Amino acid sequence: MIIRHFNDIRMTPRAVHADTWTSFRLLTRDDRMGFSLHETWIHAGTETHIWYKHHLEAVYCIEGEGEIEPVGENGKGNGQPAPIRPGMMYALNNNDRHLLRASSRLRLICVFNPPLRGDEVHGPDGAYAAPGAEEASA
Ligand code: 9YT
Repeated sequence: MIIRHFNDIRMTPRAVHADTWTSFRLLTRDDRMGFSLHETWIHAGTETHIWYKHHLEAVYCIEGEGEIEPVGENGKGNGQPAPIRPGMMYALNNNDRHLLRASSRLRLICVFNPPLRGDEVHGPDGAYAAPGAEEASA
């Protein structure tokens, strides 16, 4: 059994910082659960373009307000944002490209399949590298 508390990881390399978010990676690939589990903080007043081409992600909001807007093939938002508030869940079951906006700090519980290695940040296209890509190029 694996038991961890947020306070055990918040000051360790499991806390990964990007411009618009910080992700606390409670479970990662090496924990061998078949998924990774994160608490992600999206900073207030930010917009993030995300496109997980190689991963499926489910997101459950436990704090804050924001919105998610799908992005079309032309790279632009489709103008139909869905509000994010505590209790709201979204699942990117089609590797959906999107814009994530936070009007106040969002606290999100995120699950990734396949699991993240643990140190990933978004590339310029909004994606994380394909699983095994780093090992293949080493
Ligand atoms: C909601 C979302 O995808 N935010 C970006 C960070 C990601 N959740 C992560 O790596 O924890």
